[in-house]
Amino acid sequence: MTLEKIVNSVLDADLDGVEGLVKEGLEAGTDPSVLLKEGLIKGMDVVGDKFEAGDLFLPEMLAAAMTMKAGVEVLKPHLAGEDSKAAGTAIIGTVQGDIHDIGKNLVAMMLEGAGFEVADVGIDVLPEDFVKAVQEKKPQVVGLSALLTNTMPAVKTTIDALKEAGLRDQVKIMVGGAPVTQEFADEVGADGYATDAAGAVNIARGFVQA
Ligand code: B12
Repeated sequence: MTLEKIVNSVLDADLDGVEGLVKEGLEAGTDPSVLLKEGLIKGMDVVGDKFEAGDLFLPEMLAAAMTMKAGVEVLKPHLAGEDSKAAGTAIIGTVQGDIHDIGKNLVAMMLEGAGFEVADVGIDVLPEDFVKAVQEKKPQVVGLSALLTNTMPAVKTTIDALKEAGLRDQVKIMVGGAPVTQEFADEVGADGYATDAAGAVNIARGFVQA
């Protein structure tokens, strides 16, 4: 079964094999979002669990991440929708201290696919750099990604910096990343939270329609 092979290719960091397997899945008519969720993302989840259990170490986690990225590249044209007229403008970045970018990149890609003009401000982004980006790009939507419990406070610091700069009312803020919850989103005063990239697109659409 291709899905299982994709999971294993991420686990084994089979950089050469993953592209062929994803292509195989597409050719067999498997939904690209299934290949993403039940193949690549599932593989990363297993990697995360093994890392937590001490069965796998940082270099392996990094190699698995590179493998996942290669797989996502193959899926990219198939995941992005055909909606081409600008739905709105969004900026997205991973907060200060955090370098995880796979999830953020997926959210950016899906937003683009849904017709948003997206400025990706990158990883380990200082609150003041989010402020600058909002001043320059004047987006309707700001997406903040945090993957570590100890970088979650930077989500709040970033929202506070936007408040201090007098920009908070001009943007809708959505937050996400594995440790982030709806409760946390409410606590820090975000306007929305989603568990995955498709959910992020739904929220962003809601923001610009409102
Ligand atoms: C790959 C990975 C890495 C790679 C990152 C490579 C890269 N370019 O991103 C590397 C090896 C560099 C890494 C480093 C570290 N990592 Co790491 N990593 C992971 C891992 C295995 C997968 C993350 C991932 O890409 N998932 C796949 C994507 C698709 O999912 P996602 O990121 O959750 O994104 C989805 C949603 O959350 C949501 N989303 C994401 N962002 C946003 C934003 C918005 C606005 C919205 C609406 C939605 C949204 O949509 C996305 C798409 O569906 C996770 C375990 C896991 N399963 O999460 C650990 C994990 C996050 N890492 C962990 C740790 C501890 C670290 C390190 C501290 C390890 C160390 N000792 O150095 C460092 C920290 C470095 C730093 N300062 O940031 C822990 C965090 C524990 C915690 N609770 O804080 C985890 C949970 C592993 C574990 N189980 O212990 N890591």
